[in-house]
Amino acid sequence: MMSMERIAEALQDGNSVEVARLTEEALIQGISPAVILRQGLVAGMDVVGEKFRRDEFFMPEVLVAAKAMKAAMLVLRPRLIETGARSEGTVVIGTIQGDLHDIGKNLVGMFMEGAAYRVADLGVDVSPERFVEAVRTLQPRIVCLSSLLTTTMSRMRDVIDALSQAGLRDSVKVLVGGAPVTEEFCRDIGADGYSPDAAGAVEKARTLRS
Ligand code: B1M
Repeated sequence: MMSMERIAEALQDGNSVEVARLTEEALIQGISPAVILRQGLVAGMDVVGEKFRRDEFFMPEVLVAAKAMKAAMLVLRPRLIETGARSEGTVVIGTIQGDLHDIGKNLVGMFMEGAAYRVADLGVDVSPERFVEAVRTLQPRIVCLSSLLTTTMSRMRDVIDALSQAGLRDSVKVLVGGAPVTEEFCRDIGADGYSPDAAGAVEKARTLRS
């Protein structure tokens, strides 16, 4: 059985072709997509983040690792997502303004799709106005906000305020997440729920009814 460390190491090397190949091989060996994701890909990305923090890695290394993660996620995606006609409703998701990180946000989107939600992904660097417009036109049950930067995480509050000003706050539940986000921060800004990870976001969505 393939060790997940091989995937984590190939990811740290930024070897997209190898990471995608190993991911495919692990799936063929019957290793669950969730294990590959958590113990291989996310674990590898955590090491990249740690090395970046210690100045052992610089931006180019982080970028190639992120590219390798995306290549693996293309392979995992069909296995994480169940197809089916049933829909739990629409989820609008995006990374808040000023923030370009999208790997975690994409994972949350995939898990939501896997749980039979229709996902409208607004991308990264999304302004409060764009969130408001999407809620107005798509009438989602849930909005998921992602933030990876402490410098811009307060923009989550701006989205919630903008929804209130547009008279839409009561029509939708707002879930927040991302590395610097906490339960306490969630309560402070008046969001409806927080999840530390993508699978938890689905659980949280199920417990909320708008
Ligand atoms: Co940046 N970066 N980065 N980065 N980056 C971090 C976040 C950082 C912690 C690295 C570090 O210093 N150790 C640090 C932030 C420090 C802080 O604010 N406290 C940082 C910094 C400083 C920066 C720049 C400012 C660097 C610079 O320019 N000097 C810059 C900012 C650019 C910008 O956004 N304006 C920058 C740029 C980049 C890259 C472009 C190079 C690249 C992003 C590529 C991309 O996303 N397409 C990048 C990367 C890859 C990282 C690290 C290494 C990895 C992030 C990641 O993808 N993790 C990261 C260090 C780290 O986190 N270990 C770092 C894997 C992903 C699966 O986890 O996104 O946390 P995560 O998502 C999780 C949960 O958080 C949660 O579920 C996911 C999985 O279960 N979750 C949600 C996420 N969103 C959710 C939404 C929900 C629920 C759960 O809604 C309900």
